Amino acid sequence: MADLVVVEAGEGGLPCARVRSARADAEIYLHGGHVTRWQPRGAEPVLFLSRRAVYAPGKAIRGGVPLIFPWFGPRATDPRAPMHGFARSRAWRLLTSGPGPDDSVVLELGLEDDDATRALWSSAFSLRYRVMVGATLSLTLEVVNTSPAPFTFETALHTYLAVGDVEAVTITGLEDTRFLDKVDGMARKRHGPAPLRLTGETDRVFLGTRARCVVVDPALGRRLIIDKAGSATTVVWNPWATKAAGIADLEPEDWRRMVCVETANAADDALVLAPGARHVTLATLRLEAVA
Ligand code: TA6
Repeated sequence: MADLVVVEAGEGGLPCARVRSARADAEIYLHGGHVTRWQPRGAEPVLFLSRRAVYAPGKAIRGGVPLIFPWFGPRATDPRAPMHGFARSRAWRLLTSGPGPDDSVVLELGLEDDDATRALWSSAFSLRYRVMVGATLSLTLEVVNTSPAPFTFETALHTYLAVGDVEAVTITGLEDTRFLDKVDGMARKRHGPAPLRLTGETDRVFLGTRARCVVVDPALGRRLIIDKAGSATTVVWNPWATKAAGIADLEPEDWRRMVCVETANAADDALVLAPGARHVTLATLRLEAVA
């Protein structure tokens, strides 16, 4: 599959799979199993990727789709544990790659527990991440409990979407839902019947939300459609100007050009997996031009 998938040294010398399908190009760092680029033919990149992103072992790349597992945010029981778990900063293995349906190219990556993960989280696990690069980007994360005991975990496909102007964006699919407001001390709130518009720092964990989200972006003249399965949580994040100024791997105006709409299972929606059981979280992204 040399012409469809080439693994070479990317930024920071980290191995990066460059994918060229008939319908789209993509880049996937094995570091973190991190999709950093998906660009359907004739379109601008769909994922935001910071020009100041750091590419180094043990660090998370700012932008694209960080893979969050096995906890979301800070670890409740250990404030020194890495934010958002360890999957996004570990070296994954590329297991297979080849042609998929509808002119796509499909890659499968894997990550298992080892001494370093067990030092942070004692459970044994096996992760499989299937990335389908085509006119649709399809991301499937399978978690298998290979421990002799059940474990509880959280997960997120922490998708950074590129937008023309975040202040002009509307997000549908979260009407009449409950959320935890992380910018208000995790207060429990309700979002009303209107589509979501961002007017300041936003960090919301929408609970029990399984519906399609549509990000309408008039500045780029497009709509991003996010469908999902196996995910009960949707997280919407934008740090806005002041918070972004304190994030070293973002440029000062980057907050205007991004919004995270994350396909997750977090907080009240954390999952318990019995020994030998599996859970699959699926997110698909596609673009539509706005007339
Ligand atoms: O998903 C939203 C969030 O949990 C925010 O609270 C914000 O901190 C963001 O993720 C980024 O986290 P990071 O560890 O990548 O800087």
